[in-house]
Amino acid sequence: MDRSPSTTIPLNTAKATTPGMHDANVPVAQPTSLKRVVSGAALKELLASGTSTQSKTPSKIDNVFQNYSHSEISRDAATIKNSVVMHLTATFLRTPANMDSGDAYLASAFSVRDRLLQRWNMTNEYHDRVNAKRVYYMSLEFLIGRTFDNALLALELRNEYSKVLGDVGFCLEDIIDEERDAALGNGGLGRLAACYVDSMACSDYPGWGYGLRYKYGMFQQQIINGYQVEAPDCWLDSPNPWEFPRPDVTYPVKFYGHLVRVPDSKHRFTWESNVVYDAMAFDVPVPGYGTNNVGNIRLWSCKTNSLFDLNKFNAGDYAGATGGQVAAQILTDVLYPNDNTNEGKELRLRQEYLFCSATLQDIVARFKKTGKPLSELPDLAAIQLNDTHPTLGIPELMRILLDDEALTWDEAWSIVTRTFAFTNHTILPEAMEKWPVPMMDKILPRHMGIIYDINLYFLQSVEEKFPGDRDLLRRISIIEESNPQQVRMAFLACVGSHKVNGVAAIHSDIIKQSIFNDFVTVQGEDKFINKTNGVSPRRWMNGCNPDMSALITEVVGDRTWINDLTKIKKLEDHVADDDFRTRWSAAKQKNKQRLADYILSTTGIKISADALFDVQVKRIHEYKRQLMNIFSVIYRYHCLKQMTPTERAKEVSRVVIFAGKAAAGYWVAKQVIKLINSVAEVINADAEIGDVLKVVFIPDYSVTAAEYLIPASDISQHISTAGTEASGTSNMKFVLNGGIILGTVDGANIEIGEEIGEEQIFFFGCLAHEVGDFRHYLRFHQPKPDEALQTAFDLIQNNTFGDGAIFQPLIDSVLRGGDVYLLSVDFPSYIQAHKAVEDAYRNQEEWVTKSILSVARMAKFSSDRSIQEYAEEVWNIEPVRVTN
Ligand code: NBG
Repeated sequence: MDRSPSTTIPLNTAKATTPGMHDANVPVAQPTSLKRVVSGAALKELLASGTSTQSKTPSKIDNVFQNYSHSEISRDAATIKNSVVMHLTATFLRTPANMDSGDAYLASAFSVRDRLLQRWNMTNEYHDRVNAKRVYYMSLEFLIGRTFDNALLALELRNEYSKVLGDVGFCLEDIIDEERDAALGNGGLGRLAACYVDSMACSDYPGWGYGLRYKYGMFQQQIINGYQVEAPDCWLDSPNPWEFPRPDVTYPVKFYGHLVRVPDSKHRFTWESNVVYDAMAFDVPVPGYGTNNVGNIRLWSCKTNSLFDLNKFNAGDYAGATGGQVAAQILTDVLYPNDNTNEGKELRLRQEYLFCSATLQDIVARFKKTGKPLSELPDLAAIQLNDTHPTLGIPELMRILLDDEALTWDEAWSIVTRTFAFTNHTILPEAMEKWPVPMMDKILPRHMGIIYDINLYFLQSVEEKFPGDRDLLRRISIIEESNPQQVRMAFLACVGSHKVNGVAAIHSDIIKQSIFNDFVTVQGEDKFINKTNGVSPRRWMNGCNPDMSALITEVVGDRTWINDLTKIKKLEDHVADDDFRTRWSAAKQKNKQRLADYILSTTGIKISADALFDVQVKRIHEYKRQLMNIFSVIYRYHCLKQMTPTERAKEVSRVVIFAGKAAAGYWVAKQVIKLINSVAEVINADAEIGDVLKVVFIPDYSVTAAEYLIPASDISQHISTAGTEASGTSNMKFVLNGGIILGTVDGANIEIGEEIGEEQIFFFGCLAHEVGDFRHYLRFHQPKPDEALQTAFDLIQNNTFGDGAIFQPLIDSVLRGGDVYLLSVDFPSYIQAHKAVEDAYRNQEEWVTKSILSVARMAKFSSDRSIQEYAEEVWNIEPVRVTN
């Protein structure tokens, strides 16, 4: 595919005002010991004392500096080759005789990042100069995946690097494969955050992500004897070209201690503690496609050097000497591997606070550089809370404004509520974050006090509107009156935000009727809105599906569709064009072959690319019902075994592909993985079945694996019990890549169906409003599996797939556990839907039509659309074209 640049993006030629990596922040002096308190006042003193590295700004900036900063590095092959060789030799100490593809990757990545850096500096400098309002997307997860290829595509330099690397004997694809995924997230929530910062960059919004730099990302999943085994993801073992350590951007974060009221003040306290950790920034560039705008994800890491206790070391207490370092480092060591569950661990609370405190200090510091009064903070900053994990940002901003800045409660609260907005991503009760009051009081005494006050004033306002409704007060209180009392983080987020949104239409309706029902009554309906999720067309089409992208570019006439997905509508004009259809199918077929090769290399299983590829890849969770899928595979196997060879030969060959991780402590989900692998082993070894049915579990699902899987599916399954999947985003990616959905009437499946037309999607199962009644019935009545489901149970219990006893708990979750996720209810219609899929697939002509029409109608699901809606309705920010 031709990826030569269609346009060259001119860089500006204006004078630089600040040299080097530009950042708008006021840096903080480095700590000298753990035992110290840095109050807001002390901080101010430190700043005033001129410890800032920016105070070393040279008085003269010569031409070389200006030229380097403001004219784009030449794109010709010789310059690229020079810079790669320079990094190979000077940055990595390699010679041509002493290098491998890993070195070639690092050198190429550093050479690409040099270019990115120019734009990045320019972006930050420009945004500061024009006092642009910025949006800050606070998320404890960013599931970024790889950056190198994405950066090459954004800079439109893929062909150039491919050629230069080819000249020195490397293949770009192999080099791309050397990069490790940045897996700082569990699943959809973290990937959404990554798509959103990408969209902000591409749509010229001044947007930053804020998160944590986990030393160990999402665990690596190995499959041993069919079971999931977790291994640490040491993704930072080799140099990471995509992060910039910023030791000059470091903030102290306090824990524990006690409070002293400032004399004569009602709401102002001094928080005294000698447990203070330092959060240091690492910046990750987010290149925008087709623009100079480069976004930033600022990730915090706990700094430990200063916590080394030399006195203890000298006294021979080596463990004691490093004890402080260990305690600090652990805060940013690991990503909690939860997905739609709440861990409720003390370490997690401290992790959340470290994140929120560093982020809010940073945002306030940046704002204060403008010299404007803090009452104007909401005019220059919008903060989005990605689920409840960053909710402590609300009391933290209150603390800064009350204690450090001496604002009154009303002034501070007005600023907070105009700045924050909150996105809810789930209604699963087990995922609702709550923190025991005693724990919060011990670790964050100041914040507990602030939360009590927020709650008091809020409940007073409720009482005023609905006098005497004690039950309402009990229901709506931020503090749950349980034993011990709990802080309900979703309620705190809601009270402190001016807008609350769900992530798909059905989900936004459900939250208004359930968890925020009382808030709608008290605070009015306008506060509660919907923002349907979206996905980045850069990564989820242009990056992962080059052949289909080339076809789209041809139809649209240029590449503008990459930043304006409404243009893919034009595909509809070609749905009857034979030549186009043939090339469309060929693109899909090539993607299927690529996946078949990937599966062979990762699992050793050989599959035919001519079979129907039926894919379910996502976190393993009971509500997502991988169990129902594998039960249906067992039933299919049974049916095939009953057939004569001639009958079997007439069946549609199918490869059923699973991938996904189960939370380490989620036993049932892990048993589901074991069942899938046990079934796969038996079926794949059955010579009688051959290619008619194959089952594959791809280990260690990741963003990169998804980039192989998604373009290759014929059918993908999104089969959550209605009302449980808030949105889903992989459903959007699959359809955008020409796959068809087999799904329930849930989450974004519904809106996808509305956009592409119901003929293009296979729906089945009960509806969200019926679920309550079914669950109620099943609490008191034994579920009645239909014949098909019963057959699957029988086969398992007859030890067809190894010792059936180990899977009995899974069967019992349906038969004896109240069948919470309604497998027995939906199974008959699920099997019927599978039949319908097969019939449709036999008619390849119609199938291709469905595929083309679906893609053509997917514009709504670009994350650019979501971000534009947030910008207009929630953040009140404008695009800023970075020019000079
Ligand atoms: C997940 C939902 C998905 C949704 C993503 C992104 C959490 C808590 N929620 O349905 O389960 O697509 O968020 O919004 O991870």
